[in-house]
Amino acid sequence: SSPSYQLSIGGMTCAGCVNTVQRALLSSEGVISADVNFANHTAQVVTKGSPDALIKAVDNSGYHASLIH
Ligand code: 9UX
Repeated sequence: SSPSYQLSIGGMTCAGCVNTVQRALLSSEGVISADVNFANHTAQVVTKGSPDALIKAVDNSGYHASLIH
């Protein structure tokens, strides 16, 4: 199976932002699944691509991501 990464997501000010962040992650190269949690300000992402690509995709959509582990 592909590796899973947990991201901290900054800038989600209402629950609708979850959809925007999820679309950004799913559009990133190699992403298989993306679950975004508004309450925890996190995302769990399974991808064949690099975690750096995930961070760039989120940042380019107007939010801020950092890798937790
Ligand atoms: Mo809520 Mo997020 O109105 O882009 S959807 S702040």
